[in-house]
Amino acid sequence: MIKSAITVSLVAQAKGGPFVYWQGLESACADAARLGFDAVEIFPPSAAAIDRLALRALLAKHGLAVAAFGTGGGWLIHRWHLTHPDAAIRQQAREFIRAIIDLAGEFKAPAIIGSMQGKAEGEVSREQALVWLAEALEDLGAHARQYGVPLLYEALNRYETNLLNRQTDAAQFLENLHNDNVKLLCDLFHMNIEETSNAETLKACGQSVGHVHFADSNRRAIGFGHTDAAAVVAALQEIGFNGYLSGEILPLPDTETAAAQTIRAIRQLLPR
Ligand code: LER
Ligand code: MN
Repeated sequence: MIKSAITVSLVAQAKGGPFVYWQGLESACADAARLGFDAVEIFPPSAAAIDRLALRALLAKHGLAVAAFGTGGGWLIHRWHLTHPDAAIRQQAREFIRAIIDLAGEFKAPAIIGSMQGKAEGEVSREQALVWLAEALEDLGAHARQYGVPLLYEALNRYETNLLNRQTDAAQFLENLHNDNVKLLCDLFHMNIEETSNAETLKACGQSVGHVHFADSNRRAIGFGHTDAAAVVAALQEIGFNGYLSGEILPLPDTETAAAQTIRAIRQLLPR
């Protein structure tokens, strides 16, 4: 079954970014549960910043799961990433992510590598960056396996990285890893910029698709832009996707409206 999730950012430095809830986990979980979401996707400043017992209690109280944990706080707060020219910083990036994989594992959730992949620039060639990215994904994907969850790799649009922008290129890259525990996070906002057809691309990626950022063409809630969401959902059903549609979107016109529109769209597209 395809499940629903909505994002909450706990990172002040992410202000202006595509997250719906910003006022902490308590109010986000209460509101997400009231609207009928299955899960929250959490963007934490670090693994250590999460009070695991408190989060466990909060999830139980509201009957929610964690869909995924983001790792981009390592980039936004520390400017660390996996393809940085400085080996010590690449290592810090890897350990920052590893700690979030351990946190996420406790909640049977995957961690996401999005902005922590970095980009090729200055003295670092794209070829070199892709070698470092592959090494990190193999290591961290193997680390995630002990928790029975995949690691999610997110191809970003050309304005955010020059490593892998298209989903089928990313799927091919993951296929060449010595590790089959890394899955694609397909963000429809990035896909709207890079792909010829969202639906055909998802079908081509098939079993590689592990998670979806459910955003319209303008990064607002599905239904507030011009993406053909029905075709996307039909493609996901055709490939047997049973992960999350997660609203990683701008809180526009406000948090409440963005969250309510996301669940309304999911209910319309996937009647129960
Ligand atoms: C993260 O999920 C993402 O989509 C990126 O655009 C954030 O920089
Ligand atoms: Mn995304």
